[in-house]
Amino acid sequence: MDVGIFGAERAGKTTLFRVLSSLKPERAVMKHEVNRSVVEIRDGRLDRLHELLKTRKKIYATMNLVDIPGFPTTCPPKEKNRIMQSLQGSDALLAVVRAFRSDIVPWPEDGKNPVSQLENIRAELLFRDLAVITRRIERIEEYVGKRKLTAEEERELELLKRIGRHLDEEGFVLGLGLDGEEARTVSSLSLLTAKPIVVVVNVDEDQYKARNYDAREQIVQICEARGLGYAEVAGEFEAELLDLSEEEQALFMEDTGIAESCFDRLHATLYKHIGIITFFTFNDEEVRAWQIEEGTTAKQAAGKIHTDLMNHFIRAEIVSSEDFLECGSLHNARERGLVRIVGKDELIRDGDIVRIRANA
Ligand SMILES: Nc1nc2c(ncn2[C@@H]2O[C@H](COP(=O)(O)OP(=O)(O)O)[C@@H](O)[C@H]2O)c(=O)[nH]1
Ligand SMILES: [Mg+2]
Repeated sequence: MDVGIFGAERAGKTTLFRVLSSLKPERAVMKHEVNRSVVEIRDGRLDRLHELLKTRKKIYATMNLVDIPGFPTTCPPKEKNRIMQSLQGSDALLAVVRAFRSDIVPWPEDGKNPVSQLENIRAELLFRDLAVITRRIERIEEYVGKRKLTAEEERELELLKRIGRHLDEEGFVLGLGLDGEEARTVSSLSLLTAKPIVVVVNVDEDQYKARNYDAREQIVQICEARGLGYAEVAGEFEAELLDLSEEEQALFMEDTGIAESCFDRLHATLYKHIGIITFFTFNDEEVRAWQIEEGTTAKQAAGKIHTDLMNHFIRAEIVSSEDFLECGSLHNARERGLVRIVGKDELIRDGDIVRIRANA
């Protein structure tokens, strides 16, 4: 899963990147360039499975994080384009908004409060997608009058115009509910508003403890109305925790009332917002977590593991990790009738342990 972090300058994007990647302050990150890292998604269920099965390897699912620099309003369009391009491969975006107060860190020049920052972010995304759509429409329309458009081009043109009108009315492409074929037609354009977006409000320790900041209600409301995910993090505070031992971290977190680390909270929000669930596999060698979309069938899940398993799929054995952990072994789970033998169309549920039988 590829996740892009963006937002205004000094909103705390790189701080969040650091926290999510567990990078200690001494690890240099680039302030004005794109930062990338591969992050393991910790999962308590996988840990417990590993303790039980004692395989040599334990493989978490991963997230590829991209942190882009913010740009001032004076940023030349070409440079802005270059920076924004790093977001194109993302499956989802984290839009960072600053709420934390500080006498030292200047506010983003274009937004002194979270609401105006969020509005700027929205405008930025809409503007960029509209530019992409307009360019593509112009390219196709260049043919008009020179030759007859193919049926495919006609369809694409009509779709592009529909998307353009929607963006004009400040609608995100995600809200258009494009069908599979339409989505494929425009997938090469990598429209940013077609991606799931989670707004991450960066708060200070006091705001975190108070569970409040100026304009919180409004931000939550905007997110709900516009189909954006919502999360709060205490970026700087959690970045400082990285320097402490685990016991000290636990103490500090208890004091602030942060029950879960920023990472665990954000990844749960992200999964829920994008519609991603986890299934597990194991063999003698390893236990492993996999990310799939909700609504994935047993056969598609097999394809995630290996195309051969999908092509020669016979059936799957499924047991929930909860049942499995309680029974302590596959044998016991079978005895108690908790292992289901299913065909290719069975839907995988979050937390399922899946064993594929294929005609090798
Ligand atoms: N006081 C305070 N400072 C913060 C917080 N989060 C980030 N900062 C500081 O704000 C500055 C900008 O943060 P950075 O993550 O580089 O922002 P970016 O430009 O969005 O990547 C840095 O000096 C951070 O240490 C916070 O929650 N509280
Ligand atoms: Mg930065």
